[in-house]
Amino acid sequence: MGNSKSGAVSKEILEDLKLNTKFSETELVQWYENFKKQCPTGRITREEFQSIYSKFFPESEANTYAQHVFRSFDTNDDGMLDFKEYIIALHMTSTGKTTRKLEWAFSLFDVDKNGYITKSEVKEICTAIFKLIPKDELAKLPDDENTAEKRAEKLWKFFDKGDNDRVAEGEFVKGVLDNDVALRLIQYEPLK
Ligand SMILES: [Ca+2]
Ligand SMILES: [Ca+2]
Repeated sequence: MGNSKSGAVSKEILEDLKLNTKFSETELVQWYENFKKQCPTGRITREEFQSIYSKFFPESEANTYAQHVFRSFDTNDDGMLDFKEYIIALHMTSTGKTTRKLEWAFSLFDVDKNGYITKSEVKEICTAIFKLIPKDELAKLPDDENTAEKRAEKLWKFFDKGDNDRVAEGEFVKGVLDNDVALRLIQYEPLK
């Protein structure tokens, strides 16, 4: 441990994260040390996040999707990810609990953060997802989901809504949970 006070994670944040995530205090302290090493300022900017994210998708255009992911993680809207947002993000996206993951997916699709998803927001995210998919994989997609529009149409049908309706978080989670096709359509998981 260093002797500088600013180097340690604050007790308040630690308590909060212990309550709200599955991580233990030891894990959190360790995460924090890694975070500070990678990110000495204690903040990740949108640009830094995009460049980290793009490394995972060397064969496709990940910037648009990365921007949406960043927006969903940046809960206080200040254009930066701090340690707390980073840990909550890690928790939501890595946890085995599907409901938690779907709550995060909802915030990803809720582009204007108004608490509802519209069909045009679904299209917007599907378009971003499509840019993640490498060309050779695109060619193998089924006929009814081989464009962003078709994918959005197919996904929207699962919510049983009209074109101008909107989907609340509970409806989104319910529509996707226990539905393998919908679950697959809301995300892109690289093959391998
Ligand atoms: Ca923030
Ligand atoms: Ca919305």
